[in-house]
Amino acid sequence: MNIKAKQQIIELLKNAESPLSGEAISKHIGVSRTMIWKHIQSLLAEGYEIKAIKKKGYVLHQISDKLSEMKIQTQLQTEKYARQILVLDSCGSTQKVAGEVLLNQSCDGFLVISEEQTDGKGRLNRQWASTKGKGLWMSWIIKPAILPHEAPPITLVAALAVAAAIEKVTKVQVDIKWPNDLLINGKKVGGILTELQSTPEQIEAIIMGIGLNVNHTPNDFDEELSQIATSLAIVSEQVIDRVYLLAEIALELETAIQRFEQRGFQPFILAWEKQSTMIGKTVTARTMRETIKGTALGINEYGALLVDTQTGVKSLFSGDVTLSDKLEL
Ligand code: BTX
Repeated sequence: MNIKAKQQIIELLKNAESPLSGEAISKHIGVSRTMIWKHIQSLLAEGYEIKAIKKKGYVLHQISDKLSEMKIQTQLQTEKYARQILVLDSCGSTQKVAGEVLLNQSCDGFLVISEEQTDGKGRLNRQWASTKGKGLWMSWIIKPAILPHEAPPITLVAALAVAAAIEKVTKVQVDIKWPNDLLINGKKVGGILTELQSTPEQIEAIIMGIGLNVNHTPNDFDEELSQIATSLAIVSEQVIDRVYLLAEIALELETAIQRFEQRGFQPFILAWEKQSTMIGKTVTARTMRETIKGTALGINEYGALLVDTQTGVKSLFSGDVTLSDKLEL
């Protein structure tokens, strides 16, 4: 459906001082009255509260907070990212949907976003709580021009980009916990799940899942999660415009990943180390093979965390790391 026409209808209704008839709207934007009716039905489905007053016309009661392609497209400043987009009301996991999209078409920067996930995934098949209408639950299809062995630090690059967008929108400082968590005041506000589709020679695509708790109130988390999770609305004490935040994330992500493709991870190391309060602290790291304790020294150009242990400096390529005196997040 014509996004521009729908935007024009919303603008007209927003600025109207009295109800606007279908005929008046149709004259203004130059489409038929039948089309206006269809556009209004589509806007209603997107959650806009538009009332039809008999013999007078349409009135806009409330701008919806629901995500829609139209709203997202209006705010985007990117070249490619989110220019192709699938907005869902509900799904199991956007990662899975993005995998299916990838089978049919292959486009760099394609975004799948859902109001709710009924089976959201974290790493190692953990669950990711994805409450309806409260967060940004999204998967990006990324096709970087890099070799498979160069891919791992892309999660860290994305974390930096998302942190920058959050800081711009909320003015609240974000702490990145290696490798994929976004924390505020020691609680988890978001996570990143990177899945690689690749042959040994070539990356077919990266499906980058990003989950962000945005407008949750404390009651939106169950008892267990409320100990370890928070939302941007809770920490910034304001309701966040999810579409604005999404548009900023899209821009930061596109810029950062382009830079990563051109110059590798090296230019991000210092910024990453500055953004992570873990550096210099005593940490406990659990990998598939072992649990180690030591001081987090920094990260290297492959995105590995360097930990100074009693038996020397170890490079961690995957695993879960916690500050030794903190709750497991
Ligand atoms: P992770 O494995 O690092 O974190 C998962 C852990 O985080 C869970 O075991 C739980 O303790 C905690 N947790 C679960 N839900 C939340 C939440 N909403 N807020 C804070 N903590 C939580 C992190 O994995 C990667 C998450 C990626 C999620 C996105 S959402 C869009 C995409 N689709 C999908 O299925 N996953 C990704």
